[in-house]
Amino acid sequence: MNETRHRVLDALADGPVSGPTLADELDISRSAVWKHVEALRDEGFEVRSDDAGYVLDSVPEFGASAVEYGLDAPFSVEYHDSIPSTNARARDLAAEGASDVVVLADEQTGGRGRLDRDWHSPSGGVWLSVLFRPDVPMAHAPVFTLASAVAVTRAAREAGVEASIKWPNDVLVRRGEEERKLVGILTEMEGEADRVSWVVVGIGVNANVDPADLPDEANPTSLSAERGEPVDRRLFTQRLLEEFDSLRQDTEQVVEAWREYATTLGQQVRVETPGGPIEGEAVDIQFPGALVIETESGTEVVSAGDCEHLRPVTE
Ligand code: BT5
Repeated sequence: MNETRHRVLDALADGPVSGPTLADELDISRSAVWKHVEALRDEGFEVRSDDAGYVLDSVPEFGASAVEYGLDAPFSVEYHDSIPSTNARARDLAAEGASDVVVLADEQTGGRGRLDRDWHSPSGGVWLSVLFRPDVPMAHAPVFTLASAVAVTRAAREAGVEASIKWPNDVLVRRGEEERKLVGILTEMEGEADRVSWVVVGIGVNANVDPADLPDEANPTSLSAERGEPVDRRLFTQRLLEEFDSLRQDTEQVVEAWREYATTLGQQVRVETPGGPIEGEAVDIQFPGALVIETESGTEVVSAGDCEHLRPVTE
């Protein structure tokens, strides 16, 4: 959303305000005011005109301006009703030199997981990618995956869903022994060893989605299924982005926050690594994101791999 449209929206929110007053305040023509108001109406903002002037009656449920409106983080939002993959789009924007952009979609038709797996993204989800350019070495980039897991966990908990984090990149809801996948995260990046050029953090949240429409084998769940009613996707997305923005600027606090929400620590795990499987008890996480595992033959520090929580052996 451009700067003037932001200011029109802010003025309407404090309204009623007349067209001529707005034109004076923003130093634009009356017809420019009218065009901005029409554009906001096209995006779903309900703007009433009465004797006292324009009044903002309601904000749309989702969309670029809806998420930017009242957002306390310096991201601009590009919204798509449907797109193949927000990560692919964010990578294109990275190649064009953009930064601090969030690509957001209601539906993805070619969503991707890790290792080229499919990510099902029906309408009603929060499918988004954050493109930014942190000033850190490449080796530190995994901390942003942890940061996004913490951010989405906090936003989910505020929405009343007891989410927790499974190393390295899943956010899930536990019910007894059962774990249901709520969120997937896919981080991509480019740069030289000593400096990251860009990072794209792709976050897929099953928000207002029926788990029956998602692949069974993943044991999926959604915010709406856990809550028993739909979540306000606009507020949820804003909280997620605000948390992520504060964590990315203070990566020291990320590992500590991650420990607080982790379900992996203290569990028996099996991690598939390029060098073969590693089994043992997950005892800690280390900056920027490695898992520390006590195995029968000693301590292993694993930086990447698919992780399975093993059921404790009962005698
Ligand atoms: C992930 O991969 O969990 C990362 C998913 C990242 C998706 C976001 S959405 C926005 C952005 N744009 C993209 O194109 N991607 C990112 P992985 O750990 O590999 O898990 C993939 C597996 O999860 C699949 O093989 C399925 O079994 C399962 N799965 C697929 N869709 C799911 C869903 N909506 N909910 C739960 N599980 C799902």
